[in-house]
Formats: sequence, structure tokens, C-alpha cells
Amino acid sequence: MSEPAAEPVLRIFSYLPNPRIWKSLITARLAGLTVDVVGAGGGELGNWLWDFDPRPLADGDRENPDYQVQGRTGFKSTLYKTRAFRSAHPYGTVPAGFSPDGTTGVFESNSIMRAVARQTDSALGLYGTDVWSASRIDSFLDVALVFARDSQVYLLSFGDRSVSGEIHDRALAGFDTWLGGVESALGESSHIAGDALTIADVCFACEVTLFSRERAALWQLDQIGRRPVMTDWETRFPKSAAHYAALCGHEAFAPDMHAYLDKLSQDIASANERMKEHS
Ligand SMILES: N[C@@H](CCC(=O)N[C@@H](CS)C(=O)NCC(=O)O)C(=O)O
Repeated sequence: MSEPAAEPVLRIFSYLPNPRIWKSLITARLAGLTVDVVGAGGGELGNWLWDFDPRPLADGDRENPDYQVQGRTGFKSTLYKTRAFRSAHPYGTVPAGFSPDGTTGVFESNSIMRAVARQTDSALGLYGTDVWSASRIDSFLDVALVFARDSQVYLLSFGDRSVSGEIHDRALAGFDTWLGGVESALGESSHIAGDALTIADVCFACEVTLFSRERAALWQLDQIGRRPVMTDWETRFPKSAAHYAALCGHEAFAPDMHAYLDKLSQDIASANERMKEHS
């Protein structure tokens, strides 16, 4: 890892903390680049004006019909987005990436990460070393995104207590398909897309971390007679679990991972307490 350069290569607006933006932050850290992050806690973003220069709502913003958009995914209330934000981000989602001059919006956390990776020194090989290795990395990122969709539906269902057997089944099937390929790849090479660390590994570590939040909703799973999808994953996907543990300890990953995983352990402990009280 090199010392970070001062000028940010990209800006991200997001709810915080968000393991999906770490994909970009870890990539930047590995290459000595800087990413500018602006945001607030998930619950607070409903009180922010979404823009390249986002800010907490000021007097009159809520009444401005130009800003009002009904939230769809993860936000039930009205959201406030500038016209410029909506043209840069046609799907209107966060994390929202922007070129440093604010003219180009980049959405989907994997694509935001790729925007950073494209600006790294190609000798580092974070996005492969040629057309074929880069395309193979893309393949892993695409499969991860299919899983990420089921993961999002599952994790959001804990927020409004709507988790069902069907949602759990989809998350389980998505997780098994995704990790089945990762496990197989790790049987061939030390890292997911070959013998070097790439953004396929970065994406994998961040998605696993986010997904592991399911354990903080143990009592909701218990109520529908299910166990966390990641139960026994160390025995079902031993190479993937060992790779994840190694990545969590990597100096470029640890700064984001450790605080989040510590907080998650506390949340899981309270979830367990809560389950005991209900049983
Ligand atoms: N797969 C996307 C997910 C983005 C997404 O769905 N974000 C939701 C929050 S979890 C959002 O911004 N919703 C805004 C809205 O409902 O208008 C990614 O990784 O960036």
C-alpha cells in the first residue's frame, strides 16, 4: 500500500456505514488513491438533499416539488433529490458515485469500484493485466451482483420485519450459487480470479461482510423457523471462509472491516439476548 494521493479520484454519496462503498475505498487504499465520501446514517438520508454536493435539508427544501421523489428501495418516505442528481443517477440510488467534477454519475457499487480500479496503476493488476483477465474479473463481479440482489431483498426484509420462508430460500440459493463458483475457483488459484489480489476479492469480502448482518436478526429467523444462511459456511465453503478471514486481516481491508465487525458482534449479542427473552 502506498500513501494516498491528495486529489480524490471519485466522490461517493451514501448512507454510512455501507460495506458496498468499501469496495471503492479498499481499491483506492490498495493503490494509494483517495476517494471522497459524503453521507450520514441510513435513517438520516431522508433528511438530506441528494446531490453531487449533498447536504442536510434546509428551510424550504421539503416544500420544493422539484426535489420530491417517492423512495422505493430501502426508503419508504419521500426523498429529496436535485434535478442534477436525477440526471446523473437515472435509478436514483445510493451509493451514488460521481466523477470529481460532478458531471458523470456512476451507480452500482461494483461499477463505482471499477471506476476507481481503472484509475489505479495497471502494474498493480487490481483489474487484471489484459483484456481476458479483466473480463474474468467482470464475470465474478456480475455473479456477485446477482447474489447482491437477493441479499438486498433479504437484509431489507429484516428492517420492516417481512422476512419469509420464500425470501430466505432465495437468499440461501443465491448464496450457495455464488459461493459454489468462488469455492471452485479458490481450488485452482490463491485468489478468486487468479493468483493475485483483484477487485473480485474486494467485492467478495465486502458482500460477505454485509450479508453477515443476517445474524443480527436471529430472532426474526427463529420466528419463521429458519437459521442464518451463513450457518456452517466454514464447513460448506472452507476455502471461501479461509479466504475471507485472510482478507479481513489484510491492511487495506482491516480499517473498514474491523470497526464494522466489532459493532456487528455487539448487535448479534443483543439479538441473542432478545431471542432468549422471547423464548
Ligand atoms: N445494487 C445497488 C443497490 C442500490 C440501492 O438499491 N440503493 C437503495 C438503498 S438500499 C436506494 O438508493 N434507494 C433509493 C430510493 O428508493 O429512491 C448497489 O450496490 O449500489
